[in-house]
Amino acid sequence: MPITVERTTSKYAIWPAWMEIDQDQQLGTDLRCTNWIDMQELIKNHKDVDPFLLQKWERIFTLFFDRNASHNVDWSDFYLVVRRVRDIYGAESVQISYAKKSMEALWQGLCKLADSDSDQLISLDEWVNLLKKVDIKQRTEPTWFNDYSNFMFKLFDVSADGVLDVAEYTDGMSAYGYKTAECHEAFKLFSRVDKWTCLEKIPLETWKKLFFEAFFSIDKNAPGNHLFGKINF
Ligand SMILES: [Ca+2]
Ligand SMILES: [Ca+2]
Repeated sequence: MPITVERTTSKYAIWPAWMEIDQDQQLGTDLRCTNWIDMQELIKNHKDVDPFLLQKWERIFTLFFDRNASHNVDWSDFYLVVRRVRDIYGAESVQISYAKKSMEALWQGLCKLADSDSDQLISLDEWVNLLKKVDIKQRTEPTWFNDYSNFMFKLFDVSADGVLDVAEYTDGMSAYGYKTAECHEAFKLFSRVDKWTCLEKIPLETWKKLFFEAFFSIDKNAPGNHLFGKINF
């Protein structure tokens, strides 16, 4: 049965039009609705990867990392996040000095791992090739993932109490262009412990587990699938 991929249209379909007015336009998020990836083709080219993982990896690449919608991840994508961090938390904030300090190292680290043709751009194929090398059972993910996960947690944890609440998550994700309602919905999904209970605050250990799930869980019910916004596939 062919796999139908609902592209990023979901984020535009759920919210009423009045909620759409923000700086995302300026970041080119509107371009993200274009169907530039043929998911069938990607699946065909990477038969050794679970199609659900491929869909998640493509989605994280396109929505989360490729901030300027250039179809590659490059330094300006990282720089745009730094700029948004400044807009959200202020030019004098602890957050901006932390983001400035960390982002360049994270970018260089990603290049070292993934940029196999050394053009300072990470293409979707390079991204998939990096991720598919990971032995999920043996947990052989590169340190880079844990560094990025820790970076996000520390950036988001403004009150520095070692847990993230929905307001902190929402502010943090807005540095990546995500909308408030979208963040609230995602938080509800990934903070779920069982049918009746959600965590109000996410400790670092839980965050790390969710981050790993977001990238590598093949379980469609894993809460971490929604860490970078609700997925619909
Ligand atoms: Ca880009
Ligand atoms: Ca490259």
